[in-house]
Amino acid sequence: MLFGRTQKNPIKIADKGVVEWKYAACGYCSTGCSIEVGLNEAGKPVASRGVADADVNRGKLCLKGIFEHELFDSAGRGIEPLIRDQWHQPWQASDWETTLDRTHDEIKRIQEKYGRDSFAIISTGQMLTEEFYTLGKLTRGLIGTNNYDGNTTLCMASAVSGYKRSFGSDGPPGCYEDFEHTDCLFAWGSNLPEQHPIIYWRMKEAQEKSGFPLVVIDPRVTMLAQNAHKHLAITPGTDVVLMNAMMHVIFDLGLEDRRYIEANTNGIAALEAEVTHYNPVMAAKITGIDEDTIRDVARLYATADASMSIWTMGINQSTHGSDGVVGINNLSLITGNIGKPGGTSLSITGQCNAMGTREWSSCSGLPNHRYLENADDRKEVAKFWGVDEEFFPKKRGMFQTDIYHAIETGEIKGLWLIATNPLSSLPDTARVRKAMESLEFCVVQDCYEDTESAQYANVFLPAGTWAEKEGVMTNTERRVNLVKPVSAPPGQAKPDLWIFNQMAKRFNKDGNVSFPDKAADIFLEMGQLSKGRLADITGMNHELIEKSRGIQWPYTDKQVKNGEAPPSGGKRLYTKDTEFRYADGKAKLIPLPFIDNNEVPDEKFPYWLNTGRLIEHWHGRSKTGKIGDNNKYSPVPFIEINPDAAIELGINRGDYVRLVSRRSDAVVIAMPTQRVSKNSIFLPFHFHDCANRLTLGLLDPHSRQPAYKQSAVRIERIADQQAAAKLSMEMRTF
Ligand SMILES: Nc1nc2c(c(=O)[nH]1)N[C@H]1C(S)=C(S)[C@@H](COP(=O)(O)OP(=O)(O)OC[C@H]3O[C@@H](n4cnc5c(=O)[nH]c(N)nc54)[C@H](O)[C@@H]3O)O[C@H]1N2
Ligand SMILES: Nc1nc2c(c(=O)[nH]1)N[C@H]1C(S)=C(S)[C@@H](COP(=O)(O)OP(=O)(O)OC[C@H]3O[C@@H](n4cnc5c(=O)[nH]c(N)nc54)[C@H](O)[C@@H]3O)O[C@H]1N2
Ligand code: SF4
Ligand SMILES: [Mo]
Repeated sequence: MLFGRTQKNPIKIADKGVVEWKYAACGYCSTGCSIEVGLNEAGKPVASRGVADADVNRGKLCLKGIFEHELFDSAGRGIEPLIRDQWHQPWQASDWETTLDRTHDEIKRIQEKYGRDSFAIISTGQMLTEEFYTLGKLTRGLIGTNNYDGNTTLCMASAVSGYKRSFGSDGPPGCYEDFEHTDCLFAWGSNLPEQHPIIYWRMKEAQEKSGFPLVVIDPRVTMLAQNAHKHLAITPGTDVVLMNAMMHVIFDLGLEDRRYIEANTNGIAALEAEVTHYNPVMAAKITGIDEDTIRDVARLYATADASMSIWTMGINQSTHGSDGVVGINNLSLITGNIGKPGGTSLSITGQCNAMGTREWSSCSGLPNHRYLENADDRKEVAKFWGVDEEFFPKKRGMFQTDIYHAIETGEIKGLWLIATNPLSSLPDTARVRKAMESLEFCVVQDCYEDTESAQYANVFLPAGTWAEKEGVMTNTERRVNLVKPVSAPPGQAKPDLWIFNQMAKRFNKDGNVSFPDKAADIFLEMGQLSKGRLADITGMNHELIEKSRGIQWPYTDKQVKNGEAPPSGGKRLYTKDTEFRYADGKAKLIPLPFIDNNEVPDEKFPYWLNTGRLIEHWHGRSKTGKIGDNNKYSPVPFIEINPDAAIELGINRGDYVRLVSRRSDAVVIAMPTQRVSKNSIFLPFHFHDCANRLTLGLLDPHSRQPAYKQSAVRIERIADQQAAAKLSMEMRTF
């Protein structure tokens, strides 16, 4: 194919020899793009392209999706089960029977010796929903530990907790189409162009048509902030104060929607009383945003016909994470901006299937937003699965972050890690390392065998990933989409579903509980459990989902009978026809007193350390670190540092510097840029043994999510640059 200059040096697009395209939903972020993977004549995946008639991405893909087919034969994949007695011994190649038996026997041994809850299971937001559901059934119904959680505690826990507190249930009420109807958009701590590039593109297309104002609240000049009408470079960790001050102004000017408040909410008096303490003058001192700007944005938000808020980790990863979400919901509720086109409070999710785990994994309770605390829920699920209802605990167990603290104190002795890598992703690596060393038994189930956490395992179970498996995932806007197998897992690696089913056989000796093999059948079983619930999926099946390129829940069998086509699946929650999920159908307005409990810069550690992401990389780079086209953009750890700060410290562009926090240190390259203020630095957390050596990660009291974005560090110039380069190279395993 020829483009542009046909006469001279024409640009040629290499013909990859694709003979067949296979359908999948992208396995990286929660945007939920539909992808087709191209196979050549030998059946090898050689290309990826966006699906044109998929409503989410309309033919587009970002930098990660476009190279996703390169995952299948990337370096470091686990290809055989591995075993060893002690974590510090060399691995021995093994087989599935031996490793699964050993895992079963160790779980039993530890539970018999120390109690059922002394063995913990930590899962992820990156498997398929049928896998989550099966793991939940195995854990809650057969293994019976209550210390079962997911890495979503590091990610979406504050959003979940905030939605539950405000609306009585988890479940984001909005959708991407809301960008097309909104008259005003607030983005709180969300860097959409890099972390959700295709949602950004949808937002931008809508904005170019209607011209709605965009307000970005972020301490850093992100790519999204560059595009904003107003950028509020807030003092880290103080968003709740800004929210309270905005409500103060709204009530002061009488801009609230009294009719909506009376009809749909409880708690207005206490909220009004609390926000009287947050006038814009005092809020300006705490947030660093001047009082007139606070008044302006409050008026802008409250007077627009439809106002929308989105947020991501700048809000969730804070000691006020859950309160920040409730604050955003409060703003929506007092102005009647919920459940209407363009008026919503939409949490932008993180991992590809963080929503699926929230709905179906039973991590924090039982399937489809059921609670262990609720006797009817326990009874219903026990009967459906064929297990004794008394086997279920009566309240939820520990969150992931608390599980690690319980490993430190010796309360937890064994651990099964599934598709998560805490040694790279939990705060304060030195503490995590010590905890991992103290375990009596650890099993790691991952598609890569070279992860940091696998160093501490006694058993390694090699898993398939993404389109080596079949099943569904739910995206940010509650859209359930299908992944179909494009390639087989490498070597002896197996889909996670197969691994759970094999493990279930070992715990399910009398065969009382059924564990179907096929994802499509499991999906139908889940459908039965969803009937009449908020996340009702009774109208869906795998075939229809693929045909529709994803369907938003709820989509019920009643809608199918009425002849409503899938796009009429649940665009929005809490519309005029649906009530909030508290018993009286009303939402709660909750006062949010602010207590400043962060680690803040001081004389010894004078810089804010802000950690986050880059477009080309995914978390600990177990995937993108191996894909040359992604890795080449940023192969080494670096910080963004303000040029004035660099001059004061005698640091040049490209110099190695040493960052020191109260926990530990890390060596990185300095990249001066005006994106960050003079007293703060930004450090992407993708690199091996780096950002989380430094972070403190204080926990939110409601969600137990760590404050990854607020720690204090000092920056040291390194005299011997060659030695620093060598050290930095040595610290890079890949
Ligand atoms: N390329 C890529 N995309 C991803 C991921 C990835 O690893 N790589 N991961 C996915 C996952 S799991 C997640 S959770 C999302 C995360 O998506 P985002 O949350 O958008 O990404 P982050 O870079 O973690 O943080 C967002 C912003 O929060 C800001 N921030 C820091 N402190 C504060 C504060 O106190 N207040 C406010 N208002 N803002 C603050 C930071 O400056 C940063 O710009 O991305 C998803 N998409
Ligand atoms: N400093 C700092 N730390 C952070 C954050 C931050 O902003 N700053 N963000 C936090 C957030 S939001 C998140 S979500 C976490 C992410 O933290 P982690 O969950 O630890 O991150 P990943 O590197 O994505 O780990 C996923 C693991 O699962 C494996 N995997 C992928 N697909 C599959 C599969 O299908 N099956 C199996 N069995 N394995 C698979 C991958 O190889 C990888 O090892 O990090 C958190 N940590
Ligand atoms: S925006 Fe997210 S879902 Fe879409 S291609 Fe990129 S990583 Fe995949
Ligand atoms: Mo996340």
